[in-house]
Amino acid sequence: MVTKARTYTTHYPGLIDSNYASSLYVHLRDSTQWIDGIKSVKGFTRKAKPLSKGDNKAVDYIIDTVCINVKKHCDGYTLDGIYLNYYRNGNDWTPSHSHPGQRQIVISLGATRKLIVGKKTYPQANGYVIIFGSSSHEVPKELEIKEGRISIALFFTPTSIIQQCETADQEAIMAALQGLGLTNGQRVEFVNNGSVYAVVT
Ligand SMILES: O=C(O)CCC(=O)C(=O)O
Repeated sequence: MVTKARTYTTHYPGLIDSNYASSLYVHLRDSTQWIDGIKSVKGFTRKAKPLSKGDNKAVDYIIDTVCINVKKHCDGYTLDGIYLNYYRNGNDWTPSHSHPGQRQIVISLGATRKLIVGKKTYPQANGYVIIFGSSSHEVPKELEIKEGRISIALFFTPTSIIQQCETADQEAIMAALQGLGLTNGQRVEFVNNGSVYAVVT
């Protein structure tokens, strides 16, 4: 049996110690060489900084810590993008957009801002973490907010199907799935010891 799996939005309030999150916020705010983030048709949105793993020790550390805590969301996925968003106050924002085919983990530092994912609004406070798939999402302006917020957005894609095969049974299932049109980049997770179910994402 083959079923399609999807990334369900999962919210982890207070996953990171708030004192640690506050000091990381100040550190990143003051030490990052911010550039202007992606512009919208309405103009400037927010400050930003694209990073790769290895560029910033503090960011690497928080990514590893979060991935240990939400291991099931990271296993089988490859981190292939890190994007820091810096909202200096409630006038900075992120317009609605989506990242098809990716799983996103967003770590929030500093002021609480609303993050709208699909039709639901999540308050993203200092130290909160959220995971979602390719749903549209946005951070609306909140003009009354005077403090800053940094989000660390992590973009994951499913690890190559080849790396998922560990036994002859699994390889046989993979061959059958490839015959049905499965391609590299799709993720297959074997359940029940590889003999009964394969979950394809
Ligand atoms: O700041 C956030 O919570 C969301 C950031 C975001 O949408 C993105 O980087 O794709």
